[in-house]
Amino acid sequence: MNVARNLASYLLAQAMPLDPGRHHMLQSAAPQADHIEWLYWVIFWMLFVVFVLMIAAFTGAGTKARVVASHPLPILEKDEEAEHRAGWGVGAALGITVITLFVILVLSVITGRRVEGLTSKNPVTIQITGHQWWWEITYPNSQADQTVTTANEIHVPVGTPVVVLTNSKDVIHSFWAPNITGKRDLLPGYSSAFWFEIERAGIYHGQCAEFCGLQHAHMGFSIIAESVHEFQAWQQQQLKTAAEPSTSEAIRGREVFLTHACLMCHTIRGTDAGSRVGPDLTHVASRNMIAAETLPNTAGALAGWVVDPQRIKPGTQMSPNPLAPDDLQAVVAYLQSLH
Ligand code: HEC
Ligand SMILES: [Cu+2]
Repeated sequence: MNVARNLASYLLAQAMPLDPGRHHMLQSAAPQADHIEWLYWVIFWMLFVVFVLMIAAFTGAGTKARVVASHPLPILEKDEEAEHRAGWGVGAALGITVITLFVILVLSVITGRRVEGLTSKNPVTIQITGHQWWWEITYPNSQADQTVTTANEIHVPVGTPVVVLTNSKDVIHSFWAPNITGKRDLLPGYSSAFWFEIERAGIYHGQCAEFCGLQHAHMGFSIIAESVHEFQAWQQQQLKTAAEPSTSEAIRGREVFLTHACLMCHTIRGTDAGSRVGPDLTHVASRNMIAAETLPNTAGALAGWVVDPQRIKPGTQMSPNPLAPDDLQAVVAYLQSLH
C-alpha cells in the first residue's frame, strides 16, 4: 500500500507541484491528516481497480456482441447454459460490490476513530470563535491578564497536542486546515472540542469550509507551527499591553484611533479601546496578513482597509472611515507600531 501511495503522490507532485504552506490534503503535516490521506489512497486504488475491471468488461462485451449491419439479425435461441452463467456473473459482481463498500465503510469508521483519539499530555488549549468573516483566537488562562487574544493567525508549538475549543458568534462556520486534520464545524451557542498535533514546523493555510454568507471565501486563517521556544517567546510578547507609540505621528495616530469609531469595535489593551466587535489590535503589527488572510499587513493595505473595508469585503461588520489623509497616515503609523 505504501509503495502505491508513494507512487501516486510522486506522480501527482510531478503533474502539479505542491506548494508547501498552502493547503493541501495530500501533504499532511500531522498524524490525523496522515490517517485521512491514507484512507484517501486506499479508496483511490480500490476505485482504480474497479474502473479498470469495468472498462475491460465493457470492452469484452462490445467485441463479442458486434452486430454487422449488412447481415440480418440472428434469431436468438434460448441458451439455458449461457443464462445460468450470466446469472452467476451478475451475482458475483453484486457480492464483490457489497463487500468492497463494506470494507470502505469499516476503514472510514477506523479512520474516524484514529482522528478522534485524544492523547492530551500537557496540551496547549486554544479557543476559536467564528465570526462573519474572521476567526477570533484566544489562549485562555484562569488569570484574565494572562489570556492572549489574536485573530486569524494561530501560533502553536510543534510536537505538542493542541486542544481546540470551538464556538461561533453568529452562524455555522467550519474550521478546515487540510494539512493538519479534518473539518470541524463551529456552531453558534454550542461549544465543542477537538485536538491536533503538528509534526513539522511551517505555516499551514486553512479556510472556512461551511458557507457562512457573502464573504465566506475571504475567511481564511493560518496555523504557524514553531518550536516550543519560539512559541513561548511569541506568547510572552502577545501578553504585553500595547507598545507606547514612539514617533509623533504614531502618537497622533493613537489619538485619531481613540477619538473615532475604531474604539467602539476594537480592543487595544493599555488604551481606552476595549470593544470586541472586531479583532483585538493590541499586536496587529505582529500578523502577516489582515482581514482573514485577505490582504498583506502593509501600510498601503492597512490604509485601503481602514478607509473602505466595504470595498474589500462587501458586507463586513467594519464601517467605512472617511479620515482626512494625514489622520489616515497617522493611524496607519500607529497600527504598524503595535508589534
Ligand atoms: C463597526 C465596527 C468597527 C469599526 C467602527 C472599526 N472596525 Fe476595524 N474591524 C471590524 C471588524 C468586524 C473587523 C474584521 C473584519 C474581517 O476580517 O472581515 C475589523 C478589522 C480591522 C483590522 C484588521 C485586523 C486583522 O487582524 O485582520 C484593522 C487593522 C482595523 N479593523 C482597524 C480599524 C480602525 C483603524 C478603525 C477606525 C478608523 C476601525 N477598524 C473601525 C470592526 C470595526
Ligand atoms: Cu464560511
